[in-house]
Amino acid sequence: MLSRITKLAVCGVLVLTIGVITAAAFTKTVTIKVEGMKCAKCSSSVSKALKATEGVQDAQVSSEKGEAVIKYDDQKLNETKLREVINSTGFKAVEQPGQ
Ligand SMILES: [Cu+2]
Repeated sequence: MLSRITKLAVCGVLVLTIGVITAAAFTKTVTIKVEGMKCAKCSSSVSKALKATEGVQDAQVSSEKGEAVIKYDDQKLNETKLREVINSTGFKAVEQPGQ
């Protein structure tokens, strides 16, 4: 009885570990400078547009810092597409050379 529970626990941990590793392998975080955001309304509209994009897992947009920190699925999206989404909201994603 006890050994069955132990086996189940080991299995559970294993599945969880593999799940986390797989998710982490495809999850990328990128910081994109955004020009033109003046207040919380601006940042929230950028954030909404990003979060509505398939493959975006999280988007923290700050009008004060003028940047968006985006967590996304590398298999579904890329940085160019994210910049397009930001530009489509009327703000400007700034190209950062050397990144
Ligand atoms: Cu605003």
